Amino acid sequence: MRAAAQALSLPAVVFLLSFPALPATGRNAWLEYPRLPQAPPLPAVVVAFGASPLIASAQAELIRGVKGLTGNTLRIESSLPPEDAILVGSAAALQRSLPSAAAQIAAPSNPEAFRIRTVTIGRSRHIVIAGSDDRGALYGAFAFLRAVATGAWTNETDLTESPRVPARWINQWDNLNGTIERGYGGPSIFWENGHVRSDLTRAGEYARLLASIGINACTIDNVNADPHLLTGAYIPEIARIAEAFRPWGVRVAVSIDFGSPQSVGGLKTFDPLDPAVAQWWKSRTDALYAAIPDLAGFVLKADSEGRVGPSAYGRTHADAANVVARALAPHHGLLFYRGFVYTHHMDWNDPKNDRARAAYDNFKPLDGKFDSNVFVQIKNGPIDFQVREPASPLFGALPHTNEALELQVTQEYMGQARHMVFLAPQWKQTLDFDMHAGGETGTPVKSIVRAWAGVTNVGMDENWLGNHLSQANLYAFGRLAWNPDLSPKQISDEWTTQTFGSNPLVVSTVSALQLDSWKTYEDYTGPLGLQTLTDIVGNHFGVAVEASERNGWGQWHRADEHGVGMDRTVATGTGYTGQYSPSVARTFEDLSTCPDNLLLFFHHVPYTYRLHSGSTVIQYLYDSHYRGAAQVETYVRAWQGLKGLIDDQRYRDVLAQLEYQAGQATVWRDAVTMWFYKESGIADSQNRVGRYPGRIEAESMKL
Ligand code: GCW
Repeated sequence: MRAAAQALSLPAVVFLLSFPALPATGRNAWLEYPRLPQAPPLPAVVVAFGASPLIASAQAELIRGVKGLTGNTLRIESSLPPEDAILVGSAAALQRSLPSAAAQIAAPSNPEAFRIRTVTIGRSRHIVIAGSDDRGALYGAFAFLRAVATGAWTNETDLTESPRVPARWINQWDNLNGTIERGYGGPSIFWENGHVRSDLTRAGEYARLLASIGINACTIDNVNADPHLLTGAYIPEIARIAEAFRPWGVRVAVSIDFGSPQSVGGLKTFDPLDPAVAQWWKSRTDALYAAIPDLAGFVLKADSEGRVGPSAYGRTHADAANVVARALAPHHGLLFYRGFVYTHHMDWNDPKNDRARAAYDNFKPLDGKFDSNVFVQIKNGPIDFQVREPASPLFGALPHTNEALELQVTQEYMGQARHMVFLAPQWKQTLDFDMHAGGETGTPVKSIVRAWAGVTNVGMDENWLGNHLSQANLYAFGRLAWNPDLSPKQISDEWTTQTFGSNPLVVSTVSALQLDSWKTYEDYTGPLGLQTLTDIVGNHFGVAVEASERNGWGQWHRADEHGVGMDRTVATGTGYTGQYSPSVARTFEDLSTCPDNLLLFFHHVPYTYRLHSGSTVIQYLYDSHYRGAAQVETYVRAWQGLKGLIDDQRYRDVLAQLEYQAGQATVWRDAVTMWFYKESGIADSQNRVGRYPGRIEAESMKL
């Protein structure tokens, strides 16, 4: 034994110590707190100032985090001890208890903000985590632990942060029967058999994860909403979820159905201008607030994909939004009204039809007509969470309306739980895109939106989202909603270190894979702005080039034997480019300035058209699919290089996922390239398409 111990070199010992104590299942996600090989010196005591559940959570989290990261258990004291301590509370509570140090304790004045730094009081040096309020103190506790975990904490650190926007929401698409629309991580953590689960442990754990990234509200039911939710019977059940969330500062929000006054309210109508309807919304909302005084508000999907809406009575979306918003207003509740409105019965034969136009066409005329507690919730792109879309023109078109940005964390069109696709780089494209709103430069989407909503759809699976690496997307959503200036690399480095530990090879490898993954997925699914080329009329997984064509859903690419792409120009196409401000419109309208990666989103061109890169469109399609599929194989090998550096369970889970992805990428490659080869009749210059020496096709086999 002794000989074996002596034989271990120092780095090996340090390395072994850096392993998490228990096998990780993914349930703690980025709050795993793996032991640091070299922890910074930290006090042995924690003191919480303030009596709220939020402050209790902050203190408990500090104890848990410091224990994991350093092995030491913080001792709780109820007042300032004669030794160094970590002090956490609102700035006001800290100042009240420590009047002599009041001048050194400060936090920014806006809600949910914090300042963390080391303050000398008497002979002791205390780490003071001061929130502008209790929620800010909780966020500060998580930020402190993040700084320690990522090696960023020193005694000189002075960290002041406040969230960019006040409303940072998650949308869950959970059905009351426990299934989840577009959820890939198992059944609902909230619902089972038509009722709220009796055991809400996972809901509480979820709220903790959300709080750690600054999320402050979460809808608990599908936007394709069940009207029964607003009946009295459910209110005590929803209140139980609110209770599970509350210690973490996450407020419940509810998706509602616009037909409810009629379908469950017994009225003859749901006309938003009917006073009885307004009264119904008011009384249901009052009843909810009586049980859940901190309810965040509602999300409403109306006149979209079969949901009823104001069009039934010839009313506008503003009429619909305002009748609900006025019921929420006395309670300071918000209404997120979805801008995802389009017809899914569009005539494919009409070349002027274009689903991408729909959100702008529906909402632009209503700018300025929405009440002040309404946010129009706009998906990042004009279609539907495809692998690449331009920023929605609606962001630049509503100067007198509150806008919320909707991003999709659950990887519906993005490989579901089976493909690694880290979405922060994609989201940054939207966030940083300058809309030239009002003709001004310097109006990127991130500066226009006043709220964020992330469709997440976690489930009961141990790792929440169906695989470990997808957790990085939820982490990135929260971090960007808090601070949209963070870089994808910073986010992915942080996430990896907190999730898998600080071994430099692990961090650099995982981060590099994640940062590469979206581009690769685009390469083997739908490059050049073609969108995802998946089975859009079914489960949105797997390759199906033709599925988007010849139906009413409008996710068309119009590939035929001559060429490919949707002509969305003003000159000859659907006129969609005209929805952008003039300088942006010009860039997309003109073939010479339209970026290659969106070419086929905006233009219909012959297969022989030459890209700015010099390649023809058809050759690029071939090349990108071969490149993408080959790239995924390198992911498998890179991951194998981490064997022994990551706990076995998660190592094996991710390896299996990447191996599957590599196989799937080949299937995508062959199906898409073959389809375009047959359609265009133009051969691959490298002669790869359709030639697979050594491969035995199932069709040619005999049983
Ligand atoms: O992309 C589509 C999804 C639907 C979803 C809809 C929406 C909840 O396929 O499942 O419905 O978007 O965002 O409302």
